[in-house]
Amino acid sequence: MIVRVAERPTQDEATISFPIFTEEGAIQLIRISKSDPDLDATDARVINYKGADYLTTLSHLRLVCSDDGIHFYEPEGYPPLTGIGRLETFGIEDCRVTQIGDTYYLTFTSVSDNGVGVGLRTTKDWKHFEIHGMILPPHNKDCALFEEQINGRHYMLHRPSSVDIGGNYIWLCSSPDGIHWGNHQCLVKTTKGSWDSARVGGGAAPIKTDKGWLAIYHGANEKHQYCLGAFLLDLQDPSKVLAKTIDPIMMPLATYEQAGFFGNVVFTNGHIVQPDGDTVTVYYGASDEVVCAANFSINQILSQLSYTHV
Ligand code: MAN
Repeated sequence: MIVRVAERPTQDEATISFPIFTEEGAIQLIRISKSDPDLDATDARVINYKGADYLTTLSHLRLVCSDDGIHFYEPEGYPPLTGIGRLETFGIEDCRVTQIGDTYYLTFTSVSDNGVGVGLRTTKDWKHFEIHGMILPPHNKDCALFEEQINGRHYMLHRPSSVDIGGNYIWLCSSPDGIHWGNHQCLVKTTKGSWDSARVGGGAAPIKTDKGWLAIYHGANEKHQYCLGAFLLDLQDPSKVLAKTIDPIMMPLATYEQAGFFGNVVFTNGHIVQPDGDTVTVYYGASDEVVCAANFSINQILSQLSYTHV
């Protein structure tokens, strides 16, 4: 499993401090007095200082291993993945991993003062990585590649954000070669007055079932409560949304899901389908603080989908 590790120095009463990378890869510490009138620190995750946005933590990615999917350890000799260059000075986050053949495709959020976009690195051995740069420019995140081609084309989910008309919606695009992406289509939008009224974004690669591609996604409301839902895409033409959950399949209920660095959040980037073909272990971040796992039945999720509310 690849986890996002978000770091900052131990905080004191009077100041906010956080690291960023310079373009050359050195760590620079920024310290701002909490009483500074130019500081807006209403969100635990992101602040505005003198008109510029910063993240309050610097994230990198780490490989952890497990024999049973529950007890994880950090293997030796595998380098952590950190932000590189001018498009990743505020770090890299929220990686989805897709295996195609013997290659792992890592799509993740690249953050800098230039904006938030989607980066791609590939590896065969988790020790050597090919850096493909930013494949979707700002503002975009929550990108997951499908694990197989459909009629000769690669597909991926992504989540651009439109500032004026539109919103934070889940999109699909396709590619003949896995490098050049186009034919963007909007799949799933936010629903007014619902648990996913403010933003939606895809989780890990959709799961192939005999009913269609099952995607597990996150949605948040105006109060920043993040829950999980699901939708189903046509097997032959994944731009067709066949069905969608109305109510969430998971919401923050446990204490560690309701309180933490940024409380009331369950948010997933990864899962594994167990050998029985029905159980899916969903790995998720709770309150932007801990990583958890929960088992779902694929058939149970499918039975909760509405074919009329799409
Ligand atoms: C949002 C949250 C943060 C994340 C930034 C940049 O504010 O998802 O956790 O660091 O976006 O991606």
